[in-house]
Amino acid sequence: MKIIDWPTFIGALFLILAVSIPLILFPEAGAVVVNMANEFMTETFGVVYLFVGLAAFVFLMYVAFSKNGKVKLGYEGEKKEFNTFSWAAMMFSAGIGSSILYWGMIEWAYYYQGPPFGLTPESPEAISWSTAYGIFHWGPMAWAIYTLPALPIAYFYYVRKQPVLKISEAVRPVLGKLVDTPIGVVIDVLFMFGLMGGAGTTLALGTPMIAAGVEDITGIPATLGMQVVIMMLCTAIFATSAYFGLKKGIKILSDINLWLTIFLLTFVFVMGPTLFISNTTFTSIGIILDNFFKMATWLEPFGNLAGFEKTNFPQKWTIFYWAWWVVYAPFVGLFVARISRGRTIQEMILGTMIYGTVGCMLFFGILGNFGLYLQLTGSFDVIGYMNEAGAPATIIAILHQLPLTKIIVPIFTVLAIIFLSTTFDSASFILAAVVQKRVESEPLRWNRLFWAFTLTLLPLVLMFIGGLETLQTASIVAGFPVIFIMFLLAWSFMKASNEDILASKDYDSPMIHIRRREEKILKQKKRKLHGD
Ligand code: NM2
Repeated sequence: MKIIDWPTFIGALFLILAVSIPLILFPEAGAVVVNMANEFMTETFGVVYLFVGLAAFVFLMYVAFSKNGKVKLGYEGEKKEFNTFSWAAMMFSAGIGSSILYWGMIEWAYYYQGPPFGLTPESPEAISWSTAYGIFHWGPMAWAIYTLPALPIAYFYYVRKQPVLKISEAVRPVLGKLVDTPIGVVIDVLFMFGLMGGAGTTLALGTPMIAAGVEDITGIPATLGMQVVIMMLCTAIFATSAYFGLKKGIKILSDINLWLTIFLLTFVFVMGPTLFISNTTFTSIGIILDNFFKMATWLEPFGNLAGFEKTNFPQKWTIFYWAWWVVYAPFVGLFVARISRGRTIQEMILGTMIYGTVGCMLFFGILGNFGLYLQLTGSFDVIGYMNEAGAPATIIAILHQLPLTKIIVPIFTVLAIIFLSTTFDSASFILAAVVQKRVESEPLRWNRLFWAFTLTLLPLVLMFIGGLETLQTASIVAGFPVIFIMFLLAWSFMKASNEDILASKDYDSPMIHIRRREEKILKQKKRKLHGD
């Protein structure tokens, strides 16, 4: 029990209970408050969220090509710990969960009906934007948000050789001794709250989709009760493996995941409209490149003022998305940093941004454009079905348009379950690690299980209240404080690496400089010891 960092543990638990319990007790009033919070945050601070996306992108591009980008994460001549394929696969599965199956399939349908820039719904322009926007929301800017926290963390791990498990430790170069005051605890608690909010959005979206798949396969209706059972089942799958310490279990799950994904995407690409998918995806790349900064900064400022009807597209989508990526970012940063030994900072930055974007583009291009094709050719009215039966059922109905449905629906459902379980696993691992003073090789078992079950609390409440905006609010509200942590993380990386680069001008690399400095300190200590 001594190993637990109680202030952080209790602080995070308190915060999540303080949000969940009133929502359980007063769901109707809760729904009103949640939607008000959503509106307030996105209207008032929308520009802040969009700024973070743009700033992260510009900052990482700068770092990648600056002298800081040349720093190697490890000793001179040290080999990369993982080859690039495994590295890319691992970082992708860490950062991406079941939501990509959900939004990859259906995001376009929302934009088709509610397009950006005041375009007419379902018009030809709306169609082009509807397939491009999803790729943008899962593109380089989003991945830049993910990579930012990895910079200081990886730098401390492999250059300064100070393993960082807490976000508060990663901002020590900026905050100094303040980290040892309650400010450090507040930073970790807010990071944990952010992650719980983000995971809440993920789990509350993923569970109804899995339930729709299970209904299709077994005929058991996807009621709310059924969804609760499914969420508990996903927790149980991973909890069992965590309990028995089956580290291999998760590794096997991730491998199965990779192969099932490759199978699913190839199947839809080949059996679906291959040419349409290729052409539309390629065209979308052009639309995004052409409008990258316009999309990144569009806030619909004139809206009602100029007598147009406000669409709230930026609030509903880009702002929500950046918030959602932000809440996951420190967590993904901890993971990406760990696997990047032997790479340069530049390789780490460009790798996440390029492979991450390409991976997401494959999901959106293939799954999304398959649905769009059905809609445009009139062979299946996706939009009509969605407005009647809701998005989760529509996702399964789209799969029914493929041959071999009896195989594809179960594969899709299993894939979603594994994606969801691995999100549970890694999120609870990190939550447990943050509330421990020391972590041997893994956080304590009970601690991990505790956070796994705590993680289900918020999504259960959100599902009960219902509505897409409610789910989005979890990430938007919880993400706001994390924005400031992101800023501190960027500053901290620049400060630490600039200091070392400056001090190492007599050496080949900051690494050597740091080693020499350590040797000097050690020698001084020894001398003192002898003197005493
Ligand atoms: N992001 C990538 O639910 C998930 O797939 C995890 C979602 C932030 C949009 C992350």
